[in-house]
Parts: sequence; C-alpha cells; structure tokens
Amino acid sequence: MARVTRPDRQDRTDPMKEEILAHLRYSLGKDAEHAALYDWRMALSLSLRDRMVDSWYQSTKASYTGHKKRVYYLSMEFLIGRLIEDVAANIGLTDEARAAVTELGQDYDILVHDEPDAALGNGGLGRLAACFMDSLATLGIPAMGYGIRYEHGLFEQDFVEGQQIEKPETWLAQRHAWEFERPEVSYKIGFGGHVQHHEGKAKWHPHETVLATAFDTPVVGWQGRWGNTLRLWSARPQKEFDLASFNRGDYLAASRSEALARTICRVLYPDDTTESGKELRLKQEYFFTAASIHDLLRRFFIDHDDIRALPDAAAIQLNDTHPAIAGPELVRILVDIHGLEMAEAIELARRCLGYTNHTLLPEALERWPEWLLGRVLPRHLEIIRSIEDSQQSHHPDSPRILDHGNVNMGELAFIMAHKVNGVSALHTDLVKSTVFADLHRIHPNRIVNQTNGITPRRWLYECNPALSKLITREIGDAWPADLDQLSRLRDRSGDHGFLQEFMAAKRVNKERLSNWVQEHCGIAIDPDAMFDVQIKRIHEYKRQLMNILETIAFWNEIHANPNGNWTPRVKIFGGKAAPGYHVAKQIIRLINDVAGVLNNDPVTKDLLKIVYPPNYNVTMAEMLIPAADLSEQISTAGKEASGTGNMKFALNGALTIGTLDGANVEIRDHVGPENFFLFGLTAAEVTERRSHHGYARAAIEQSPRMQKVLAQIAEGRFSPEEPSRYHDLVGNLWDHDHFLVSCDFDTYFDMQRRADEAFTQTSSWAAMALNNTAGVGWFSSDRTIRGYARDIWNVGSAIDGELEQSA
Ligand code: KOT
Repeated sequence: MARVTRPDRQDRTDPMKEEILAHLRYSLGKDAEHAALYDWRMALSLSLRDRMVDSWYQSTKASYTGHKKRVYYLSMEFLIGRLIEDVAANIGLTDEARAAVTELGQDYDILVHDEPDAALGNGGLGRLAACFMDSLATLGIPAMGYGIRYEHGLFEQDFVEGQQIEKPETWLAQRHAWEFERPEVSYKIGFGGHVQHHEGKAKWHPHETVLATAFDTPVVGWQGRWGNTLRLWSARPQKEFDLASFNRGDYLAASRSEALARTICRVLYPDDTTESGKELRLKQEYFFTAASIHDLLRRFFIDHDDIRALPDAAAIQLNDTHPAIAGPELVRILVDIHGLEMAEAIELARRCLGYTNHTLLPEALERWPEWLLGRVLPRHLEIIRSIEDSQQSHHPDSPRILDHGNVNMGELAFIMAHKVNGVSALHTDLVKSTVFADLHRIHPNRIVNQTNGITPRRWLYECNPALSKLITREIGDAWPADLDQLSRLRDRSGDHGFLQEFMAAKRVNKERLSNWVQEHCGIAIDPDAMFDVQIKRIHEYKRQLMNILETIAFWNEIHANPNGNWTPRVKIFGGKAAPGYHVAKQIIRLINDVAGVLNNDPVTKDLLKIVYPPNYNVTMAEMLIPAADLSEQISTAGKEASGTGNMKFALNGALTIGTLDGANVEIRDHVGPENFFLFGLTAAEVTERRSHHGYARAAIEQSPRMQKVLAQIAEGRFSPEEPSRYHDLVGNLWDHDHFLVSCDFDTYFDMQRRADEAFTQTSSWAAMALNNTAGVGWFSSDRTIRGYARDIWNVGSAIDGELEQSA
C-alpha cells in the first residue's frame, strides 16, 4: 500500500507558539501570566501530541483497510521514560518546539526536565519493549503494545547513610499528557469461582470481576510516517457498588470488585530477574493478558468471521512468561465460546503465539503453585491439563508443565508458542543446551535467536546532540533510520582532525555530567579523568561487587606509590536493588561506604573518585551514557542474557571492559577485538570451575591483592563505626562466591590497568572509541524487529520498501 502521506494538520501554518497558547487557555484553563511550570509543560506536550494524532489515525485506518497482519506485543513492563524530546525528535519538531517555548519566555530545558520519567518497568526487559515500540512504528509494522497502566511505577531510590530506601513513585500524580482514556474500550475480567461442565461443554463462573479499561498512547516512528498504539490497561470496579449484594446485607461482597480493582494496577512489582510468586502478581498477569486477548479478538472480528483465520491476522508476542497465560486464555475462548475442539484450538493458538525468553537464572523462572493457579483461574488450570495431555500424547518424553504441584510457565510458554527466541547468540545457545534442552530435542526448529537492539533515536540522536551533529555532518542524516551507515565513519579512524572533533563531542558531554555531579552530589570530578560507568540493576551476577573491590585495589596501588604515573578515574555507579534483596542492598551500602573514604582521601582524591547518584532511571542513563569513556559489562559469563546498556555505550563511543557474556560477544565481533577490553572465564569455563570444590578460596589464596582488599573490608576500614558490617559479604566470597568474583578478579584488575594505559594514548583511544560507534550499527532495534518480522511474525511493513533492508 502507498506510503502514508504527511497529514494536513502538519502542513498548517499555525505556529507552534499559538498552539501552545491555545492549549494553555483551553486545555489547562490558564493564561500565560498565571501559568505554572506544569501548565507550560502540559501545553507543550499536548501541542506535540496534536502533531502525532493525524499520522497515528491514518496509520490505524491504513492497517484496517489494508487487512494487514498485526503484531501484538504483550509485556508486563514498558520502561518508556520521558517523551517530550522523543516525540519532538521523531516528528522533526525539536527546533520548532524549542523556539516556540523560548519565544514564550520559558526555558525549554526546564520544561523538558519537569516531565516525570515513566518508569513502568524494572530494567532491560521493559526498556527493550519501549525500544521495540519505537522500531515497530519506524518500520511501519502495524502493531499494538499491551501492558498495565500502573499507578506507581518503579520505586524511587534514596540513600540514607549509604543505604537504599524506597519511596513510592508517583508519575500519575499529575495528568499524563500523552494518553487518551478510552472508557468505551472495557472488558470484564473474571477471577476465581468454579467451572460448570454440561454436555461436554465447560462454562466458567468467576467469583469476582473487574473491568479493564484502555488508555492509549500514540507511538509515532521516525519522521512521523507511521503510528502505532501503546495500550495500557487500568482496572475499574465492575459496578461501583454491587447494590444487590448490598441490599442482601453482604457488605463485603458489595465492595469486593472495588477493592480488587483498586489494588490490581496499583504498583509495579520491583523484582528484576526474580520471581515474586504473589497472588496479586498472578492476577495482574491474567488481568492484562485477558484484556489484550479480548481486545485483539474484537479487532479481528471487525473484518473476519472465521476464527480459523486468526494466525493470518495476529502475531502475539509474549515478553517472557509473564503473559504466558495468553495460551490457555486463547484456547479457553476458542473452545468454550467458539466451540472448537481442544486439539484444534491448541494448534490454532500456537500458530499465533511467540515467546521470548530473557533469562536463564533459575530464580527468575516463573512457577505457580497449582492450587493457587486453580483457585484464581480454575478453567485455565483445566485447559493447562489438556495442553499437558496433548503434549504428552505426542511426546511422552516431554518435560512437564505440571510438575511437583507447580505450573511451570516456561514450559507452558514454550509448548504453546510456534517460535521461542533467545535475546543474544550465546543466550540462545544456552537456552537450547540448558533450560529447554529436552524441549529443544523434541521441537528442534522452534528456538531461534533474535539478538536485542536499541533505538538509535533515543540512544544517540536525542541523548547525544553533540555527537549526532558531527555524524550527520560527515555521513548525512539518514543514519537514525539506517544505522548500518555508521560504518562509513570507520574511514575516519586515521583522520586526526576528525578524531579530535569526535573527542570534543565526548568532552562536551563529560563537562555537562561533571556540572551535574557537582550540583547534585556535591562531588568535584575532573572531565579529563576516565569516566568509568556501571549502570544497571544491582545484582550479584552483574558483579558490581567486583567493580568496587577492584576500585579499592587500585586505591591501594596508588597509596603504595603516590607519585606514580596513574591515570585519573571517576568510577560511576547507578542502579536500584530489589527491596527484598539483602545482598544487593549490602553491595550498595559498601559502594557508598567506600566512596565516603576514597573521595575524602587527600592522597588519592585527585586520581580516584566514586560517584553513585541515587535513583538511576532512563533519564539519568541519557546523561551518563554519552559522557562515558569506559563501559562496565562484567557479568559472570553465561548469566546476562544479552544486556542492552552495553550497546548504548558502544554507540556513544565508550569502550567496553567486559566478559564473553550475552551480547558482549557479538559487540566485540562487530567493533573488533582490538577495540574491546576482554577478560574473564568463558561460560563453559565457569561451569567447569564450579565443579571444583573450594574454587573461591583457592582463587583468593592465589591473589594477595584480593586478600588485602577483603581484609580491609572485613576489618572495618570502610565502616569503622561497625567493623562487622560486611562480614557476611566477605565470608560469602571466601566460602561460596557463586558468581566467581574471586576467579575473575585478577584478570579484571590487569585489564583495567591496560585500559588506563590505553586512555593515556589519546589519539589511539579516540580511534578505538570511533570504531565502537562505527561498529555497532547492527545493534539498532530496527534490525532486531526486522528479524522478528521475518522469522517469527511473518508480517510486513505498511510503508513501502521499509522492511527490505538486510535484516
Ligand atoms: C525478569 C523477570 C523474569 C524473567 C526475566 C526478567 C528479566 C530479564 N528482566 N530483565 N531481563 C533482562 O532482559 C534484557 C532484555 O532482553 C536483557 O538484555 C538482560 O540480559 C536481561 O537480564
């Protein structure tokens, strides 16, 4: 079908200024004289939203009339962050918006920074979903993202005496500028109750119901050519108050739906890569999944009448197992409502469903007690038994979904999906050889790889204007939609003048960050020092502990030779710990305690600083990443499924110090091994080493450097008021060290010194940094989405030619 043309609205001559003033007056009820910051920010946002609407509307219409197959991306998390700059950039209005706001006497940057950071996600999985929405729209693939409109996103982190405390996040305290409420799009979602079987037919009678109501946010891609919808569900009581129950004197029943509706979307579970196992979480999962399935079926029946055509119209992607109940729910509707035979229903559902696995960590694999799932979703448990029977009848040696009183959601998702994908080449290999080895043997063509990607619009164009302008000057302005073009910059890695400009852009970002750190953390840092950044959730497998131990070792080294030729460093940390994850919280406290000592040490303070600003989020990432020289990607090999921060840093010209884990492996291949600081055991070596009894003690005994650091911590060098504070942390390293910090410590330390040395060679460092930017075009999420479209969804673009680039 023809390309969507620029809608009339965008050709209007109305200057943006007038639109902002009109919104101030008619949407916010203020005039310029009395408007507060909030009013200005809302008026700007609403004006930008207006400019998206026509393109969005035309896209929706075009995908209906074109009978295009649609993608439905089901995700418990969408970590979208702020939108003003993102929307303005995508529709090409950044300069116009800034000029209009400035003319109105307001500070554009202050308005931009007033927007809450929508943190409807924990980390990688949620941010990936947000990048995918951007790429789906950019590529013109008709798609809908489905999730939950949490009232409170991820908690806000603060440090009190170095310890993490959690405060509720309140992004919805003010109106959300970008969404449209759709009260008419509501579905009844049931829970509990019983199943009635009559003449071979089943009917579920839920005990309680809530209404799922849609809130739509338009997602318009690069240059506004196509718009999709992010539809987030909110819960409402089915009836404000059940009058019949009330009149019967059953006060509790009368308000049950109200109570459930109020709790179900109240808060995002703050556990990243751990499974919470809470009943409310199961209800959240079913709530948004069922609403989404109802919604996509309603859309399907607008222009189809045979349900058997569903796989030609809908590709449903499960972002990990959280929406895995989609399989049984779809089967339930096909069998109980549309009267299909169970076997046919299972097969039909499978042809629609794809499942992405994001982790191999055993503690993250979802398992629901059978009794709990049966109590909340009795009909679904029956259907899961039928799915199990059908699988066992075809493959008697198949792993079980129902096992030791649990429902394994991974096995369920695998069995109900026609394709299962890992998120990096290494991860996919491990999915095949470990968690799903038996299922892979039975279904050898089901597992495929789709290495993650990131949107270059947010993660270069918007967050790094200095570098973006330089790149555009060199290679033109097509790169944000065709990131492979960055490879043309490789030619410039011998051009001294260009390398200087490249590093000048880095310098601008480092100065900006230095000022921010001074203002917000009260720490003076030197933009000439190497900025070494580790930002991600705090987890033992990500090994922030190894980073801080290495920092102490470096500090010791400087002390031993204070006049040595040391390369100054700023160690920057950012990240939250799950509130119940004690060890991660201890690691946070240790980093802060060590910072307190090192930052005030007169001998080293000009050579080594630690900065750990609280409340790391998408907005903070947008400032830290462009300013980084060194990117810490140091997880225990085999544990990080992919990582996506690693891609963002390399794209912005940081070098990686990292292990052969997740997508690091592929990043190193793309940027060239000479432009990457590799260290550490491989995934196979990790497995092998773990089989040796006492491997940690043996490794520490061979490393005087590490022994010294552990002794200092254990003696209370960093916690003199409570010397025993870190005894458990240190004891665990000697005796267990499940994530092999001890085994990789020395090679990590040595590689850091190699990085120090390389950083002093400014022009070769610049060439290496440039080769990182030039080498990672492949990690655009546009490439990833093309891969899903081709290998999993079998969908095309509604914009001519858009999917034809090499995937
Ligand atoms: C959380 C709970 C259960 C199952 C998986 C998760 C999960 C995995 N949350 N985030 N991840 C990360 O997903 C990213 C996107 O694929 C990866 O890059 C990263 O390695 C995962 O840890």
